[in-house]
Amino acid sequence: MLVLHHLENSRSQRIAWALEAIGVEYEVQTYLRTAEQTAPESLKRIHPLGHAPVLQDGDIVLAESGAILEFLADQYDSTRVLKPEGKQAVIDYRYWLHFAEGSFMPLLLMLLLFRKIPQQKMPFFVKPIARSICKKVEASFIAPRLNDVINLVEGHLGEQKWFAGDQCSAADMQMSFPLLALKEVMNLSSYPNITRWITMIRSEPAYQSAANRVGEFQAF
Ligand SMILES: N[C@@H](CCC(=O)N[C@@H](CS)C(=O)NCC(=O)O)C(=O)O
Repeated sequence: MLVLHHLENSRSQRIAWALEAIGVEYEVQTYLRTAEQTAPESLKRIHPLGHAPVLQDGDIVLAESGAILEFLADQYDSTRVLKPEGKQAVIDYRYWLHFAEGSFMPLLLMLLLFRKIPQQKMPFFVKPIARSICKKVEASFIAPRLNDVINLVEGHLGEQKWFAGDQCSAADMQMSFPLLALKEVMNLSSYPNITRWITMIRSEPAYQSAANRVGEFQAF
């Protein structure tokens, strides 16, 4: 049976959504985050990087959510709910599958880290300096790039209902994590297309089954 190694409140929620959508049986091994919000060492026994998600299929052990989604699409998706059909839809599917981790998540992680740094323990006289440097990095480097990313996504979802093709696909599953994480750190009321899409994915039956089984993303 397929085993999903799931770290609480993490990207592995995407994989649970995909597994529910294709309707295969799977087992969930849940790992709790440490006090520092990292994955526990025990996840390194499954994959050397110790990151989630990891999918185990017999002796195949696969990390990277995009690679796992493609594996499921190739090997288990007999009714083709993960990968759309049609030339443009497949181009979009690949693009957003890579975009989520390649262009979106690094900026979001940087934003979270640079907001966290000034909250760390440090001598009181260092704190204002740390705060000022972090604000400068956020304003000059992270925010303009993140705005470009958000505007690109908003524009795309203004032109089409789903990320790739005319129905929900693995591209939506992959994009769900950065967009749900973004919603936790930013007011999205001026992005009606992203807001509509978030409401739409939350009403997907497979999304809801996955949320019931492994939980939904919440801010740290
Ligand atoms: N690009 C990888 C990222 C994997 C990743 O960083 N996962 C996070 C959970 S969302 C993790 O395991 N973090 C724990 C840690 O860094 O200790 C993917 O898409 O699967």
